[in-house]
This record gives sequence, structure tokens and C-alpha cells, in this order.
Amino acid sequence: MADVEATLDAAGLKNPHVREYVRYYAELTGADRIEVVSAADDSRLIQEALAAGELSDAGEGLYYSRSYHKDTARSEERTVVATSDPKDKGQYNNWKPSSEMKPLLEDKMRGASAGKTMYVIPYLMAPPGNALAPWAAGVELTDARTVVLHMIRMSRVGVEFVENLEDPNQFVRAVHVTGDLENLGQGTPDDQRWFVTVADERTILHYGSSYGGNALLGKIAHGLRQAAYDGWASKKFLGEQYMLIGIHDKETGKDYHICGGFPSASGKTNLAMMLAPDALGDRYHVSFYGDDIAWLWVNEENGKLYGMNPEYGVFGVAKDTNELTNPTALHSVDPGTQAIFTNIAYNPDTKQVWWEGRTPQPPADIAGWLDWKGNPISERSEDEKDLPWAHPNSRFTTTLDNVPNIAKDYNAAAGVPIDAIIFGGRTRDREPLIRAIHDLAEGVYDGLTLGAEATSAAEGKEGVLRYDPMSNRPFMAYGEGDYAQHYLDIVGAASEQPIFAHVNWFQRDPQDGHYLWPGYRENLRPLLWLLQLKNGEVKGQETPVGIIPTKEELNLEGVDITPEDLETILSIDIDRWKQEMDYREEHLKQFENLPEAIWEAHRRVAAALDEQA
Ligand code: SPV
Ligand code: MN
Repeated sequence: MADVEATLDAAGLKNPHVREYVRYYAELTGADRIEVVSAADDSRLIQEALAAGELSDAGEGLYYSRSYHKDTARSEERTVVATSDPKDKGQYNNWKPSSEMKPLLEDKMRGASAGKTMYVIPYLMAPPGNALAPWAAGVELTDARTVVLHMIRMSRVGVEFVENLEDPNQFVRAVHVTGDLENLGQGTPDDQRWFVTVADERTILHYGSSYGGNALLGKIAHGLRQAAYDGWASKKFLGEQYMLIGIHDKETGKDYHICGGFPSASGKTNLAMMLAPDALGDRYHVSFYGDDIAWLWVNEENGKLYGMNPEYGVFGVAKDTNELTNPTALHSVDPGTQAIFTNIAYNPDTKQVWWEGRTPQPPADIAGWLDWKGNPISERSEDEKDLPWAHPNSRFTTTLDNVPNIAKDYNAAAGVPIDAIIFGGRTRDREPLIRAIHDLAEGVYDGLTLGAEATSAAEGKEGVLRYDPMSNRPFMAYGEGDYAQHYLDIVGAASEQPIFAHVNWFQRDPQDGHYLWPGYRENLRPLLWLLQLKNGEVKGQETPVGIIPTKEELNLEGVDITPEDLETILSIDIDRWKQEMDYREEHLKQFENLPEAIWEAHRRVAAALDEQA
């Protein structure tokens, strides 16, 4: 190992706690050398990665990478939250004692970076100067250069973020060791991978993957799991898997901010990056703050609930991204943006990229095209010819300021006041287009009973959701009952309550299966109604499960929808709801110490439904 001290000195890394941590893991992992990186190193590291074959040229200022074929997604079974207190065990956090997990991970990591460079990535998961900045600093150590390139896009990276900390020891220690990907038994009983957040020590130890959610430790491990735990332990904030958007009303000059959670494959990124529909564009402008994470807190100066996106970029699913579904995402990876694509189809001759849904048909001339595994499309056998060209979880990575409608103040220290919190899933029946929720307890209750529809018999029973509380199931850091109480406490302390709502863009006709609501940009309309309801400008109609818009209240100018379909998405199917209440009761019963306020909300909704019988 080259001289660690000299390298840290040269990088201006003076924080003694950071130095000690770097020294410890440099020795443990056996890396040959260390290198401290900042955002300014990006172009050099890109050139190095191109030269090493870790990246390929995908057109001007665009790059392509391919991962090991068994390493393409997060692994929930191998992901653990460890602490020293068994009371932190919840239903979904895979709790284990840190006394067991830390030695295990250190064993796996011992000597595992031999021959490699260990990059030191000081980062901040917050706009600089933000009220939550004390919980946002971290130092990721990684032995993968492409992880550095992704971290530079997804977080603010530089030595300055860990120097002059108020408490110099208050930073997350986030260690990523790739391991020998071809010999880790991914998905077998002999799986060697572990992704551990030692939450009460603010230490993240991830071994055995170079995929984003497992390797970009600022994002999911710190931004969600660690943040959720810290927010609870400090009683200061919530760390949620939420998108965050702004809506500017040019007529009144007012600005609104909406955040919300959606289980995967429910269109969260498309919603986050939405533009106003043409018919409303003269009056409203929608701006983008974030597509995946929001931290929420009460602003001590004005008592209002505030939110911010701790990330600096978008790590988005490429599949089905096109001019209709998400034009802003497409333009955020235009030539010159320095975006990185992973596991899509690539043509090294023409430097083009393609993924399913990019265009209705794949490129007609298949010469030169390689699928995500690097195999020529032209050599596919009869059996292989219908396989996708891109991996379904293929990704693009780009910084926030590449998004055409990025909010002007996305980097402002203050964050933004939150007017509404929405939850939504993909539900073919029962859930109306939008229902506003009466109060905070019912809002948290709705979040806890959020779910995604089982898409096939193999995954579950028709009509029964796979519950995904607050869309946080994979990121829960402590017990669900404590989580619910903490949510009630944080939001309940705000002087002005945000309005909660549940949305559903995915109701279908039971006969022919067509979607009843056009979705995409038109989704702005129910959100505008929600803000009007909050402002007292519309009244809506009361139902047992919330307030829904009347047909007259919803601005439908220029929307293509039949009166029958509109009727369906603006009504409540009482029988289906009653059935759902039984499932919900079973689901909620698994959580220990669920606050009485949540059970009361459940019983209120159930009683209101019974009255309709
Ligand atoms: C998700 O899976 O919800 C993501 C991407 O946002 S990952 O970083 O892989 O977790
Ligand atoms: Mn996510």
C-alpha cells in the first residue's frame, strides 16, 4: 500500500475521524492504493474508464456500461439493517444484531480489494447548507471506478463536504467492496453477498455487487435506510422514497410543492418528470425536484413542513422511457450530458443505444447491435429471438441539472414547503383517480396500506396487494409501529398540515382492459384539483374513503375520456373496498406497537363503508 497519509494530505483531507476510517478499511480490504476523488475528477476518471473498457463511447458526451449478468438489481433478501438493539426489528427491515453482521462483513472484505484502487468519495446528501446537512455527510470507500462515476452524478462529491463539520465525527462510513462477482453464488443457497446498514453506528458495509442500489451507498443505503433511522433517532426528520415536484400557477403567481410515494413500476419517475399538458401549459409550469428520495422536516423558523431531494442526479429505469411517457427523461440524456447508460442494448459501430419502449420497434437494421449481455442480436437462435435487447432494470444516470424542467431552486439550502403528500399504486379497480384524505392519521394509515397489484397468479392472489408501506418496504430501517408514530409526530408538529391523497392512474375496463384515464401529463389535473381543495376553492364529494372530485370540478379541457369511464374513476366500489379492509386488517396486525391513531383511522374508514351497505 502506498502512503495513505501522504495521499490524504495531498487531497487536503484533514478530518482526523475520516482519516482514521480510511486507514482502517484501506488496511482491511488490502487495496493497493487509495485515491481521494471530487467532482472535478470526473473527466479524467471517464477517460480512464474508457481506456480500461469499463465504459464505452455512446455518442458525444454519453457512455455505456454493462454489468456482470447476475448483478443487475437490488437484492432484498441479502439486505439487512443491523443494530445493537433487538427492539429495532421490524417486519421488513431484516434486522440482525450488529455483533453478528459486522465481523461477518469484515471477514468478507478482508483482502478482497487486493490489487485494486480504493477510491475515497466524500459526499453530501443534501443541498449545501440545508437544515439536515448534519445527517447528510458521508464518505464512501469503493474499489470500483464506475461506482465513483455514478456517485459523482448522484450526489455532491468533494473533500469540502467532510471538512469543517460541526461535529467532525458525524459522517456516514460507507464501505463498498465489489468482490469476485463471478464466484458469489448470487441467488443460490450459497449466496456470499451482504448489504448491511449498521444503523446505530452510521456504518454501511456492502459486499458483492456493483449494481447501483447496492453500490451507490449515498443513494439507497444512506439516503433512505440510514436517513430513516437517523430521522427517527434524532426525532428531526423523515427519509422517504418520494418524488418531489413543483407546480407554478402563472395566473396567481403561487408555487406549490407535492411529494409522494409509489411502489416500483407505478410511474413515479414519469410523474416526477411530467410536463403540464398542452391545454394547461399557458397557466401552469411543472418543475422537477427529485424522482426517488425526499427528506422531510419542520422548518424551525416558520413551523412549516419542508422537503428536499438529497440526491444530485437521476438513476432512472430506461425501459419504456420515450417521447410520450417521459420526454424530459429522454432529454436529460441528450448528447453532451455526460450520462451513463447501463445494461441497455448498444451498437459499438454506430455508438447508438436502445431499450424496449424507446421506439415501438427495435432498430430495423440489426447489424452491429449487441444485447445487454454483449451478445450480437444477429446471432440469436430461434429460441432467443424474442428475448429483450435491454435488461428490464437497465438504467440511465444523469445529473439533476440535465433535466430540462429542473426547478430553479433545487440546489437552494432552504428546501421547499410541502403542500401535499400523495400515495399511489397501480390498481386496476377500486382506487378512484384521486381521493383526498381527511387528516394526518388517515394519511399515514393510507401510506401503510399502500401496495402494488400482484401481476400474475404466481405472485399472489388476484385483487390482493403486495403491501409496500409508504413504498418503503425495501428501505424500512426500524419497526413499523415506531415508524408510524414518528411520521405522526414529525408531520403533526407542522403549523400547517399538508393535504394527503391517494391517486391511481391505472384503472382498467374489466371487459377489454383499456386504461380508463389517459395518464402521463394529464395527471396534473387531479393534482390541481387537490390543491384547489386544500385552498377551499372546490368542495368535492365525501365518500367513506375520502373526498373525490365531482366531474365539474376536474378541469377536463382537451382530455379524451368517455363519460362512462369518467364516471367509473370518480366513484367508489363499496363492495371491493369492504373486501380490501379485511386484507388491510391482516396486514396491519403484523406490526408491533402500531399507534392507536392508525387503528382508529382504520376503524373509521371501515365503519363509514358499513354505513353505505
Ligand atoms: C429503486 O430500486 O427503487 C431505485 C433504484 O430507486 S436502486 O438504486 O437500485 O434502489
Ligand atoms: Mn427508488
